Amino acid sequence: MADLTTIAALATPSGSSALAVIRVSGNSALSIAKEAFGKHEIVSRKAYFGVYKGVSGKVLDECLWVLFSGPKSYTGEDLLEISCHGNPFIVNRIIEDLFKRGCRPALPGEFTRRAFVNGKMDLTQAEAVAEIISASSERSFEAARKLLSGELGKRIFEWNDEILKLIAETETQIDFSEEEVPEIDSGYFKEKLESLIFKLRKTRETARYSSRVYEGINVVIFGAPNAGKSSLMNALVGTERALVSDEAGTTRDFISENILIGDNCIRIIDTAGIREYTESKVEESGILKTYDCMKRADFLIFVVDSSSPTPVISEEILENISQENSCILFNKTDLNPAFDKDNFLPEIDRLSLSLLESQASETVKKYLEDIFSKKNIVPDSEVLVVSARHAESIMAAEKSLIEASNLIGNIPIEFISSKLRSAMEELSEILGQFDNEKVLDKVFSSFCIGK
Ligand SMILES: Nc1nc2c(ncn2[C@@H]2O[C@H](COP(=O)(O)OP(=O)(O)OP(=O)(O)O)[C@@H](O)[C@H]2O)c(=O)[nH]1
Ligand SMILES: [Mg+2]
Repeated sequence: MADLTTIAALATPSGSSALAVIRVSGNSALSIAKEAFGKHEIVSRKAYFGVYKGVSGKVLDECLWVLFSGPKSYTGEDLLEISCHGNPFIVNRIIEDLFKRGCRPALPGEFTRRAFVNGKMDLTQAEAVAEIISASSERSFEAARKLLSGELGKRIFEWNDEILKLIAETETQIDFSEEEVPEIDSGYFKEKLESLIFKLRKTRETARYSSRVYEGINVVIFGAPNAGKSSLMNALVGTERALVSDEAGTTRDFISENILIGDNCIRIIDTAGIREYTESKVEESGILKTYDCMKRADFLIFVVDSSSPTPVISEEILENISQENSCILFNKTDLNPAFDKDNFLPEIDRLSLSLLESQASETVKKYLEDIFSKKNIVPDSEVLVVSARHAESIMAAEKSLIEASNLIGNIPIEFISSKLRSAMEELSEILGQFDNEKVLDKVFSSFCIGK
């Protein structure tokens, strides 16, 4: 059952700031606005300036406030937004006063959850609100904006519409006798299903980009000791983040830092240098960690000292690098070359430079920006990227459609409509068109309070 209690929370970060916004949503929002601001004729969506008086009659602050009457509000309920001075002491006094007036503290994401429950947005759009708030790059913001605009919802409605048409065709076979309705052409039916399955799969597969878009691309720097890995990390980050020295084996544990390259957030990881034999147990476990990082990388940069003898390429390196996910950075071109670069892993993309040059970091950033789009590490910004939750439901729908397709020719076509119905239900789950509190709790628990 819907919770009708009026909720209140600070919508802006806690701590001192010029202004803070407190939100109040629910049936009592209007009466609270009237009583606290002493205003009896309130026009919806109009900004008012006034003093907030507590239940005791004491002035708590001078505020700017707006009442959005439901259903034309973010939550679909009466929603009061109070902008007060951003002093935590003032904010707490107002919030305490709102509790005295019958409000309760809002749970994380509860304003958006109410918006969803009141039909203001589908579940994919509600999820996008959380992504918009946490977006750390142009790319993640764009992806979240696409979801917020309801693009996935639109796609699901179109798919369900196509499935519904197929169901209608199969059911005419049930409702009418053989003489009245011509038999469905099973070849045509199968073709329709295959094209639908293809569309679902194309959308579902974008989930593999989800963490790269929203959390950042994992770029792992690896190579032999002393090759210049930490020098590269520092150049990209723009500070002396990692210790650099001419002593081989300086970096013992991996270090990570987030940076922006073009529109993307990158999690750059510097690792312990790989060598075949070491006496040191600490260095050995550092190398094992390097291999572990390499396995989880979205992209690998193999730093090679071009002035030293050809580095050893271990089996683990060969297992992890590929044309699609790696590049070689031949470093120390200011020194004499010690081997023929052309014969060193010729199939892997490469660039040569000296990390001592002042332009080095810009050159590497530009190179990575180009190579990420060339190698599809992140998709084009036009592509709608779905989450793991969406992908799971799309996959279940695909499975039902494949089962339906496999049944064609084996049983009368009218018997496959239950599979088609399952596919529709699975797709509808993505939009939250079902009553499953557990899924909703999971989705909204990742929100901040006040949203
Ligand atoms: N001449 C020259 N020296 C460089 C260049 N890049 C890095 N170095 C030097 O190479 C040495 C090793 O650099 P690091 O960045 O610490 O190398 P690393 O790969 O992190 O080494 P480990 O952490 O020990 O595995 C340092 O003395 C750097 O100053 C370069 O382009 N040219
Ligand atoms: Mg290092």
